[in-house]
Amino acid sequence: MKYKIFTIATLLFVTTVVLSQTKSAATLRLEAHQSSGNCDVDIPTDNPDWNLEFEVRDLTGDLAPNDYYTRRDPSSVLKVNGKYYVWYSYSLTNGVGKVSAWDLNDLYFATSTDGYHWTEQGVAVARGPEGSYDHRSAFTTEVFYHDNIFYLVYQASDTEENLNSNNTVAMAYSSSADGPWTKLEDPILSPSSEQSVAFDKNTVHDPCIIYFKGKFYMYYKGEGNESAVCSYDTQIWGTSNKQVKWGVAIADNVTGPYVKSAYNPITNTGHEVCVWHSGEGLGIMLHQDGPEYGTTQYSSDGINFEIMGKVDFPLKNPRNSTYPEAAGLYRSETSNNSPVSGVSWGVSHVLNWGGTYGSWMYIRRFDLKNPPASIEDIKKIYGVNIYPNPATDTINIGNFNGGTVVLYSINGAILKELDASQIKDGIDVSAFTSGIYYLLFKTEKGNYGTKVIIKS
Ligand code: AAL
Repeated sequence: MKYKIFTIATLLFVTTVVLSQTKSAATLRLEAHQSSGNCDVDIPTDNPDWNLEFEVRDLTGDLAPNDYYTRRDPSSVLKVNGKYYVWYSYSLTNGVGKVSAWDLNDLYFATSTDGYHWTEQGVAVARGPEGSYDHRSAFTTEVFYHDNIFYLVYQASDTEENLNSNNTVAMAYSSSADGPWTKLEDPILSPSSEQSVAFDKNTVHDPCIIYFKGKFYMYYKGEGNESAVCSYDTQIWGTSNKQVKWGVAIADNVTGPYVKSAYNPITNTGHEVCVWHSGEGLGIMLHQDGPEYGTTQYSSDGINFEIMGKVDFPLKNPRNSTYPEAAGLYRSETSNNSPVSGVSWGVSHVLNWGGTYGSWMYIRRFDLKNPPASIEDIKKIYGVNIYPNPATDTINIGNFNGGTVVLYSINGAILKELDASQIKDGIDVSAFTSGIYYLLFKTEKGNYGTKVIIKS
């Protein structure tokens, strides 16, 4: 009997501890803002790798800007048999009966051999027949490749009323990136509409599946009825108080069932979901809607994310900025060489509210300005040889034929900027003190860079 009481007491204690711990690190930070009324966000200054700056450029071919078409919310980019693939929401900008840019959408896809010039291949997943969960619109998709199968997860809306709220997340799969795609019978995620205060009570958006620690983590954005705390819009625009957060739902099998984490929400900010593998954990980048806008974050458990750095973009006018909005990351096999090499490049969308045919959006490319790579990868991927490392008097650069090389201090100061013809005899570094420096290669086709060591 004594033993039983002890067991029950222990159980109660453990349950209480577990229950009281079901708040993510991001929720605890939000509560601190709430109770102090202070919206300042603490961004560490000692993780230079996590401070990101992007360059953006328009694509050519079928994905060149054209206001007749609306292409938005692109998936990640995959390289399959030497070709790049991307999937996205597609509609005619002035499509008959459309009530918003993501209404009456289908999922289209395009391919490219160089990542700049794209050919649209047509529909991948079309919205379904009357009565189906995606009858009104199929939009905002993400691709996931696992065990030789491709999966497209996307937002689904059955009716016009459920276009902005009550979206569900659906999934289609194929053994080929070119399709054909088979839809699962039912959506794999729905809003927590039965709960009065859930962060995702009204809708679930922007699904993204990541294989992590032997399970399938589906990150998504939720919207509820909570009033916003330190909202981005209020601080930056002085207007609405929209605040959205991300959740995660975890499954043992890729097709589900996906169980929402008890720690949700796992961010307190972030419009479109953007997650990448970073070392043993995961990196994320948060756009607007919440106090931690413009931050990069890291988590070792996929649940508790800590602020690591910031994305450099003009916060006052982010809609015209180089921030990759609705980023679709290039998922390469070598994308885990540095904490942020998962965001080296990809595609994002540009919003144009209003135009000849109405509001329209197009997809463009973004590149990390100073993408970190290892010296070995630069040789493997670009053929450029950097030696010796550490260097004492000279850094030699072999096989770099066109573009500019910039040598930075670790704090970002430009120390030298030389074109290909000026580095024939190497870069003279004899005047620099011992330490870590950064070499950036700027070429017509994008930038890449690496850390180098100078030993005086
Ligand atoms: C986007 C995404 C989702 C929303 C709408 C289309 O920014 O968050 O996809 O439903 O806007």
